[in-house]
Amino acid sequence: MEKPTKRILSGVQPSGDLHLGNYLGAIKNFVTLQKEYECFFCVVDLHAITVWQDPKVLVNKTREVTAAFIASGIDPKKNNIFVQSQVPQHAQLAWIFNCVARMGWLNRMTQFKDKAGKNSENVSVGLFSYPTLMAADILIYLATHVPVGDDQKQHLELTRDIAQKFNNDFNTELFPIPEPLIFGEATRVMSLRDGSKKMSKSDPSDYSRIMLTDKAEDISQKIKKAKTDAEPLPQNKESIKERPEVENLISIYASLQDISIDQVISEFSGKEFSVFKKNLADLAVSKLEPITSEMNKLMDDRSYIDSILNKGKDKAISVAEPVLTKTKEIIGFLP
Ligand code: AQP
Repeated sequence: MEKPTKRILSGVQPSGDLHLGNYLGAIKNFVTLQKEYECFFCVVDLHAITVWQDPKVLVNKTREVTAAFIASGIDPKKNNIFVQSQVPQHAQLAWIFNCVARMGWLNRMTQFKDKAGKNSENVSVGLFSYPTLMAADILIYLATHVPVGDDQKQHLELTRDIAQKFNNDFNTELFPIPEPLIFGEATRVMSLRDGSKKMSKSDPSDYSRIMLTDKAEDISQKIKKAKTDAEPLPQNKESIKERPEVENLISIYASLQDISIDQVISEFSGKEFSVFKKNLADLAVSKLEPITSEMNKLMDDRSYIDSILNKGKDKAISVAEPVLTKTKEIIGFLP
């Protein structure tokens, strides 16, 4: 079997409205990486159902994430865009990895602890075993690199542990040990209401996040209301460490404008937040509005989106099936 050297897999859940964190932490980087890598971009609906999803909303959000990929600049002719549940090999390999991963490894996952909170007896088993499915998503394509936001770093380390253990247990070199690609000035975009919490689809407050479906006036309003403090903008990078909300807004500006945090500080240091927020709102609107309007156009053409996903599914299966067959042979399953 041919072993790729520069193959990417990454996924986005259709579990709500995509936000600026998904865009700056993941999708914007996908657009850059498509020039250099063979890419598999997946709408991970099996992950989405680890918490309750309304079926009618889920099917719509699955197409909407696809539209967001394309509207952000991912070329559907060059890259493979597909839906996770349409490629059954993911779930089959995930079961095998459930038998490779150790309970102790999964017990250490902070995302599960955050999401389950005090309700851990009542959340789904899928939420707990989510990282083994993520490992399968990546390794079924023998992907070598995985672009993600900083919040997924721990899950990716677990993927590496699973690949390593499988290879050791069965004395094989089938699975690569994939490298994370976490880059840009906004690898962890925080809530606009609380700088200690990441921006997230499931935050109950709409004012905590900017969504790719937001209108220009909503974006401006949310930035205007974003939490800051009474001081003006800082003089240097060191002094923002104690001011998480300020650091967050500066990082967002830097990432949207493709400049460094130092450059943003030198442009705005000493200025009032009202001035900075006005500039940030204008910048966010100018970058996001074209994406939103393209997404809306694409969402009106369902058959185009479905044709992209069908093509992506066929290609994904053609790569995933031989890897699954080889895995089964290594384990000792009958063909
Ligand atoms: N706040 C963030 N900052 C930077 N990157 C982020 N990502 C998510 N939130 C941020 C990155 O976006 C990609 C897709 O994420 P996902 O949709 O698969 O799941 P998630 O990380 O669980 O996203 P949410 O929005 O926070 O959903 P909920 O509220 O359901 O938990 C990933 O690469 C992720 O790192």
